[in-house]
Amino acid sequence: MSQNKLLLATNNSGKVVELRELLSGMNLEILTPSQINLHLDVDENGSDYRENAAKKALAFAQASGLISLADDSGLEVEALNGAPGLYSARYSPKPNADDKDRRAYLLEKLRDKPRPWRARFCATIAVAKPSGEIEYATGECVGEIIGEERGARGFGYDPIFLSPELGETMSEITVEEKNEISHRARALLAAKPILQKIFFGYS
Ligand code: ITT
Repeated sequence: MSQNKLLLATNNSGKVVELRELLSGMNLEILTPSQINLHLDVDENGSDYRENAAKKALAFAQASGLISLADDSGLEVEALNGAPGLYSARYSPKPNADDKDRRAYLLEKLRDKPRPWRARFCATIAVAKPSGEIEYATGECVGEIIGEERGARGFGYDPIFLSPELGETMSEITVEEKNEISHRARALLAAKPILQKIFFGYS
C-alpha cells in the first residue's frame, strides 16, 4: 500500500545501509531515491543540522509525493571548536575530495593539538510530508578521534572515530553494533513514535 512507503531522502549509501536496518521491523516499505529514479541534489545552506535536514526531507517529499526521512549529521571535534560540524561532508581543500581525503585533512588539523581529541557525532532526522509538515528527532554519540585509521566498515569519519565504550572504531564494528550506539540510531529511535503516528495513527 502506497501509504506505507517511506523514502530515504539521502544520496549517502552508508546512511541507507544503517537506516534500512534501523527501520526493519516497522512494517514500512523503505525506498531510496535511486529506486524511484529521483535525482535531487539539495543545496545544504541551512545554518544548522535541523534546517538542512528539513530542506532535504521536504525537497524529496515534494518531488516524490512520498513521506520522506532525511538525516543531517556531522562530526564535532572539541579541539577544533566544533569543526567540521555542519561542513563534515565538505571538509577538505581538495576539489572532488573523498572520505579518505577528509579524514586526512582532519588529522592534519589535529596534529599539533593536545590529546585526547574528544569528539561527537550529531544527527538530526527530519520527517516530511509532501504537504509541508515536518517533525524532528536528534541523537548524539560521544567518542575520540585517533591518529590512524582502524577498520574497513562504515563511511565518513568512522575509521578514526573511537568509541570509548567499545574500545573500537566505528569501522571495526558491524552495522548492528554501530546501530546500538550511533548518533543516527539514537535519532531514529526518537523518530520512531513520529513514524508510528504518521503511518499507523499511534505512538
Ligand atoms: P546526504 O545529505 O545525501 O544525506 P551527506 O553525506 O552529504 O549525504 P550530510 O550532509 O548529513 O550527509 O553530511 C554528513 C557528513 O558527516 C558525512 O558525509 C560524513 O562525513 C559525516 N558523518 C555523519 N555521520 C557519520 C557516521 O555515522 N560515520 C562517519 N561519518 C559520518
